[in-house]
Amino acid sequence: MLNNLVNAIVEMREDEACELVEELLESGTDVNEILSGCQQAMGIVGERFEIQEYFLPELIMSGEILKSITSIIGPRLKDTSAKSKGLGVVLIGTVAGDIHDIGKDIVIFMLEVSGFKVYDLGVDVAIETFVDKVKEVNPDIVALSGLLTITVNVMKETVEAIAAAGYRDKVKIMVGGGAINEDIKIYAGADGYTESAVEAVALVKKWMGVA
Ligand code: B12
Repeated sequence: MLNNLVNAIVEMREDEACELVEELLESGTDVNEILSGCQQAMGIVGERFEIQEYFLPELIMSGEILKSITSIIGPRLKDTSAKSKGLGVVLIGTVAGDIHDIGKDIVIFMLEVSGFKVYDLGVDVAIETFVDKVKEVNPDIVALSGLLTITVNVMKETVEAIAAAGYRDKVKIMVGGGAINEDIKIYAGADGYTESAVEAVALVKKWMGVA
């Protein structure tokens, strides 16, 4: 059924994709498996976009489908999340110049479900906005999301601005999103990188000593 979901997303069959997600949830499939199927499907959409088999409308449509899917999954996860709260504070946003937010939003709901307080700055977040919010909410962790290659330098500058404001040793900084890897983490001067939302939660828990 998971393969059918991947195909339904890739072929832009939104209703079918949403029905399959409902069925997978009903049959007890792990949410993480469903999300990793979604990520796989979006990877295929991206590849088709690169070889010009798909164009901007398909990118937009696939984004809409993923939003619909996460709106089905999110509330169900949140229903079961009441037990743990206040494990730490995470400040997150998609860095300046980038408006991709599907992956970021998945990271957010996975963190919230796991008991973390999350401040979401949204997309295309200016460097100074990150710095101002760090000063305001004093987070344990700053999480920077980016899917465009050009965001790599913005991430580095954001980390540098947080350091220049005197907060570098007060927060852990994690980076992630399609354009990011371990080398970029080092280049940007961040403390951590993960490939998925599930791993992001595991890393945050490790940093907060609640693993
Ligand atoms: C949907 C989509 C869009 C939608 C976004 C809708 C939305 N609300 O987000 C729209 C249509 C708006 C869009 C626009 C563009 N896009 Co686009 N888009 C995609 C696509 C197909 C899927 C992205 C996605 O949602 N993936 C699924 C999620 C679940 O995965 P994810 O984001 O990677 O997130 C997971 C992990 O990375 C991780 N994670 C995410 N954030 C964080 C943060 C932290 C801290 C951590 C630890 C982990 C973490 O957890 C998530 C869940 O596991 C990708 C292809 C791809 N392979 O990803 C292209 C892609 C990212 N887009 C691309 C491009 C080129 C563009 C445009 C420039 C197109 C254009 N000509 O206008 C614009 C850019 C606009 C801008 N300024 O940002 C390129 C980027 C190439 C590059 N390397 O720079 C890609 C890779 C497509 C391609 N192969 O060419 N896009």
